[in-house]
Amino acid sequence: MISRQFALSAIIVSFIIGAVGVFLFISQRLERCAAPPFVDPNLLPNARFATPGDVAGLPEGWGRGAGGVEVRGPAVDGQGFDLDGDGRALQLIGIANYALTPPIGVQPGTAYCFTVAALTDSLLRSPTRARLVFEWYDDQGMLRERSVTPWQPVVLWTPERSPDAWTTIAGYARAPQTARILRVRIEPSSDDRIYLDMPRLQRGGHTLPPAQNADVSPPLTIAPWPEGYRAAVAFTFDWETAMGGLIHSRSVDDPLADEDPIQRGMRMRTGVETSMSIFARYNVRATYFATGYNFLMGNREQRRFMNDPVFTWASAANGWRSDRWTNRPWFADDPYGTVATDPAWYFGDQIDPLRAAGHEIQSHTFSHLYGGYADAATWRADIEAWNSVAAERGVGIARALAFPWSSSAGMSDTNWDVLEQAGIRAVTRLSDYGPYNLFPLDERGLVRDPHCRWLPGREGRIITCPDFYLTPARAKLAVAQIEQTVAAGGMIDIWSHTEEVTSAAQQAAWEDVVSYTVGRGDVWVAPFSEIAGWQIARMTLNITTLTEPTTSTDRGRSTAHRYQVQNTSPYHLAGMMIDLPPDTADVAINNDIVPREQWQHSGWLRIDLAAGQTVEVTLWPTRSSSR
Ligand SMILES: [Ca+2]
Ligand SMILES: [Zn+2]
Repeated sequence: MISRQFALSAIIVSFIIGAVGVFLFISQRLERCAAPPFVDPNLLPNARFATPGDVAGLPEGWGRGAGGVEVRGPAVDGQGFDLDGDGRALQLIGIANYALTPPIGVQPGTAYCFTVAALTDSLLRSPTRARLVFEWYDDQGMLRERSVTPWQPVVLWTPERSPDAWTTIAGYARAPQTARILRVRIEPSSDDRIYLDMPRLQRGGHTLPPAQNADVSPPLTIAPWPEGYRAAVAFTFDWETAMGGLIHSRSVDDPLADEDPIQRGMRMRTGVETSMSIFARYNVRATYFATGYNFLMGNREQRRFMNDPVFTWASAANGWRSDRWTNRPWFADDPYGTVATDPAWYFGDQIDPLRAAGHEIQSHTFSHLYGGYADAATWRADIEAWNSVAAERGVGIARALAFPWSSSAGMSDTNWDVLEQAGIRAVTRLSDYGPYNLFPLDERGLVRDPHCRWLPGREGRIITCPDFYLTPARAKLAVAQIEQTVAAGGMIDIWSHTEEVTSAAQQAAWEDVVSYTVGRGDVWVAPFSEIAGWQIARMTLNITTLTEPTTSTDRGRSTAHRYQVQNTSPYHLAGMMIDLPPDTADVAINNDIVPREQWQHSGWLRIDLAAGQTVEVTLWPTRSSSR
């Protein structure tokens, strides 16, 4: 017989075990940012996108960077995807775009987590990635801090293969002391279309990827440009033979589409001579973005390139002048001549003079393809073909690329992988269309924020730089753009096609802008990839504060501040300038005292930091009261 007391204890113990089990179950759910049974701690308003907002397609309270963020699904327009059975999900398109949650009230010091299910039905059949940015606002509605998660994979759906599950994009962060309101941004790493469903925001979530503060400034301030320059300008050209956008002309994005491609090819050739003579007068080195046929001395042997492709996407429906190229090999019009017989088709004879004058040659793609329509295999073949014909003329592999027709819109994450793997480190001529436009314009038509910036999803690996299209009618505006770039301490790529430096008016416009820029004296004018490389090196500098005592040269003064500055990039940082605090009394580099006259007047310490090099910088502040 079991005693009553024992039975009671057993009940209590099993109750406790049960309670602990329920507690553990609930806390594990909360740590994973999932809802425990019976209660829903989701703090997000309109989390099912059920209430429409004022902007068509956008749910109430939600925000976006540009068009392309809208509710889709079986219950909305009969298209798209849905995960939880309510017939709705939020579509997100565009590498410059984002979806933004409604504002949520938060308590400082409390940890919050966000999860959202994601899937892509990428037209180019590429999986993609997304990340979360926790935006913390104070009680005045000012953005005070941003916490950013790592990039996370978004699973691919295709008509042939539906994935087992959507992927979850997740993260957690602790609310800073100033935070009263939180909004979470969901950002894509490509133009592959993403569907988002079942977003939730709640307390806890410690097992999720942590979001890190994105706005931490380094312990030393490095000037944005070398040698005290206030801004950087690259003069660049899209330079293509008749093969490029001339034979393959689009009716959109090309004001000269109806002109004879051979005449245009001849102007492209002439523009090299005319632009070079302008640059020679101002001692300027420029960048010429070339297509593959630019490197050929001819093609009598009838070489086939890139496996002689047909680009079915080059259709009238996609903006070409006809459907001619949808069934005709892309290089079919090659006259199989030489520089002498068909000078509009082959520019191989212009390569050596350009390089001898100090200019650089980078990629405008081999085939003048449309970046957002070409698939990864085509991109790979294109870059390999460009590098191989460039090598025949002694030109190194492409490090920078100008998109033909500014055709970055539609680039898949896999396309970008191919560019990165091929060694492309900087890109320009990016799409200027809303969801894809990384460099929006102001009301005057100037790039509002003229700074190079990382390609989203490739931070530290590929840099994107803003450009300004120079025509005679825009010459004054170009000067305004350069003024604004100097004011912002930024960079701008001033460009046209070489065919647009042939008329007297065009040459005068270029000469005016070059002369103005060089005449200022405070602008670093250099080839595009040099400026991009300098930026990459500066933006990936590893600066750490050293705490151990110095081994030598204590100078008998107050305690020194010691820093390690490491150039982690493959680029030389010649003329790097470190801002010195006003109370600096002495400076040492690798324990060698730097003569005061080298830094005292300007307040800047100049260092040449080679690729991969590390230096130790020691700063002694002025001795205050104590000995
Ligand atoms: Ca849904
Ligand atoms: Zn072009």
